[in-house]
Order: sequence, then structure tokens, then C-alpha cells
Amino acid sequence: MADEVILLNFWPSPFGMRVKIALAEKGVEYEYKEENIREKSTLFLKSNPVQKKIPVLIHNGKPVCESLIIVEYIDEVWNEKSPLMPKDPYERAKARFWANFMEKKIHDSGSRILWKKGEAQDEGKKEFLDCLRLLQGELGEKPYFNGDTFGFVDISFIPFACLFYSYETCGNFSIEEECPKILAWVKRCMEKESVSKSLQDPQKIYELVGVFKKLNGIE
Ligand code: GS8
Repeated sequence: MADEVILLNFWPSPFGMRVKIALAEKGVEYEYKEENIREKSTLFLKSNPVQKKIPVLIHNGKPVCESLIIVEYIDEVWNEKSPLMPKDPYERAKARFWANFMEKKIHDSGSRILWKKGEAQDEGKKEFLDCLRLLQGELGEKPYFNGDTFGFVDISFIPFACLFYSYETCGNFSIEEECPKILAWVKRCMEKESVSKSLQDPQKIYELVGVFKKLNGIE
């Protein structure tokens, strides 16, 4: 019997994009269900009753939550093609460390650039750029974070590239000037179909950021 794979997602979510990239890397066919995160469907609430957040992957009726956990799950289940995790336990531990860094540091400081003003926004911008510089050092001269092949750390980070334009515009800075190697890595990743077809248009994301800012009285 063929696998039944369903992805519950909200289109601008960088977390959902991680899952789309992993599924594309593995060549897994799936049903895509766009969710309204304000009016959550019964399937959505039943699938992630604890966090009530997308993305959720439902594999043969069993829900898996949290994007990085979902990406690891996909790597383990569809293990014959495009390994995403390094084989060596130490390298795997390092990959998890950096993926966690995207979650805790990049997402957090980037969100402060988008949703805060004044001093709090400036602090967010400083922390975001410090994080990018750290990541640039970690990447070094390698084509991808894992080394020669695209993998787990790249997947955890690349969806944030479609927010770069919003971060730069809201925070008034240039990633190209500050961290050119990160931008070169983004371009390299975008050459992969799994990435280019999973990421959203940065301009469309920026328009949505503007809508949320207005709704929340930030500007
Ligand atoms: C984050 C998911 C998340 O924040 C992951 O899967 O990696 N750590 C989790 N999802 C948001 C949409 S994207 O900003 C969400 O579902 N929010 C709904 C809500 O907060 O009610």
C-alpha cells in the first residue's frame, strides 16, 4: 500500500518550507493542505493538540509535529535517497546544534527586527548580524553547512532567506555588505529545485509583514 502523506501548512511559514524542501529532496509525493492559523481546522487541532502550530506532517494517519523533528523523521523514513543528516554521530550532534541555533537565535533576533521598534529593534538587528557572522564562519569555504552536500543545517536555515528582504528593509541594512558569503550560499541553495520551488517570493512575504504590522499597530 502506498504511503499517505499530508502536509498541513501556512504558506509564508519558514518552518513549513523546511518540510517542503525535505519532501522534495526525497521525492515524496504528498497532499498539501493550506491551514488558516486564525481559524484552525478540526484536522489541524486533532493533529497538533499540544502546540496547535503548523507545520504538521501526517504519515499514514500519524501526525508528526515541530519542523526540525519532521525533517529528521522524513530523513529516517525515506532513507534511500538524499541523506540529510551526517552519518557520524559527532557530526550529527553538530548539525542538531546549528539547526537549534537557527530556531533560537536567527528566528528570534529576526522577529525583533520585524515586529519591534527603537532600541529593541536595534538590539535585534545587532544580534541578527552577529548570528549571520557566526554562521558565515561556520560555513567557511564549504559549499553547504554539511560539507559537499546539501543537508539538515541548510534546510533549517534556507527558508529564512525569503525573509532577508523584509529584515533588510525593516532594519535598514544590507546582508550582501555585511555577510557576502551567506548570500553566495543562498544563491547556491536556490539553484536546487527542491529549494527554489519551496521558498516564497520575498516581496510577497514583505507585503504580508506590512499587513501584520498594520494589524498589530506596529507602524
Ligand atoms: C514553530 C512553528 C510555528 O511557529 C516549528 O514547527 O519549527 N518551532 C515550530 N508555526 C506558526 C506559524 S509560522 O510562524 C503557527 O502555527 N502559529 C499558530 C499559532 O501560534 O496559533
